[in-house]
Amino acid sequence: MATSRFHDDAPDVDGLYADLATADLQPLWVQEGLLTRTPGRLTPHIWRWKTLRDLAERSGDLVGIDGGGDRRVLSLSHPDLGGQPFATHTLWGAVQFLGGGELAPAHRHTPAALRFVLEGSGVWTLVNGDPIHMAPGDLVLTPSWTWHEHHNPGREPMIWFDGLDVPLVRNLDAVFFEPGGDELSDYEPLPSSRSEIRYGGAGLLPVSGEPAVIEDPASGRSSRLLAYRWAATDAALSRLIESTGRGVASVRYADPATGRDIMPTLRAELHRVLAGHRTPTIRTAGSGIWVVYRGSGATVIDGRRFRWTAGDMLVTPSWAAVDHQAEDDADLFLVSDGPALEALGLARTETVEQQDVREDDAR
Ligand code: 1HN
Repeated sequence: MATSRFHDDAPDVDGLYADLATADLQPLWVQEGLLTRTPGRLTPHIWRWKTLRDLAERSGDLVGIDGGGDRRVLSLSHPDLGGQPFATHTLWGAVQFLGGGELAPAHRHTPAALRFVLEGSGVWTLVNGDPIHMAPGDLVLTPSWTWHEHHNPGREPMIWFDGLDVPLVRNLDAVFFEPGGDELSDYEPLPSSRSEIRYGGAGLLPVSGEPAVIEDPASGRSSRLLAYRWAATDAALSRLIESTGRGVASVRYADPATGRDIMPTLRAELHRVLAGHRTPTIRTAGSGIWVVYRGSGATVIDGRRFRWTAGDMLVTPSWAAVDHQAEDDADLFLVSDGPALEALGLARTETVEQQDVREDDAR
């Protein structure tokens, strides 16, 4: 006997739907777009350095850092995300402006943060009391639940990129926050942070009995090396390019003890593309924020070309086909949610055919 799969023209069906709604129940059979063939909830988006920098500077002139969160931070708010201050469904991206003589006081929270420095000099970040000097091109970590505060004792303002897992942690409803006390921290500007003294030895680790620099619930999950200096990143990329003779190279910032990603939720990479070269086209499950540190060129995302110069920031959505072309030698910093997807068994990646450019982003 033939069975019909759907028959909701029964006389009582309207009553059923009304009663389901009253009972806070929803049938799966009316859901659309729940199980998509592939991810696709976000479009690519770009923010221009000129705009970011101008508005960060104006905020520096007009707004103190003692507002909500005690930081002068402008978040990348993706227009697809309904006015939320988030760059993607999992990632927070922002520019932070700290003027000369300013101090962003101590606090800690479960979302993990990283800073990639874009402009300025002379800022010290204290991570669980360890003073870390910040300079352009440096990557500095504040793992989950570590105390952190930023000091700018000099005259020059500093602007850096903040990458956090705030949207992910919020969706897991696992946000905890604790403000620090009112007393100002004293610190000695040492030539190297304690973290770098212990763990920055390029493959050499303390033998035993060295107390951890980071004592927090995430200890052992996040890298104990808290600063990755631009000179080391630059040298690693140059060596790779020299030895392979290729025009592209990329490195992943790793925990020196385990080789794992810097945080349980965040991956950071630096991609170098020399003038005239184009990267392979790759799709990855999970989203990313790219920060152009140096150079100029374009990124093609699902057939749309976005041209960029230094300081521009762009979002690549989950499973979008992505490749980069450089006009001038270019360095691109990437933060992604890769480790979170890996931990959950959701990671996928594939290399695809080089894409045609269907559309040029007009701006
Ligand atoms: C935060 O604590 C900082 O400490 C920057 O510099 C950005 C965005 C959301 C929540 C906390 C910082 C942040 C943040």
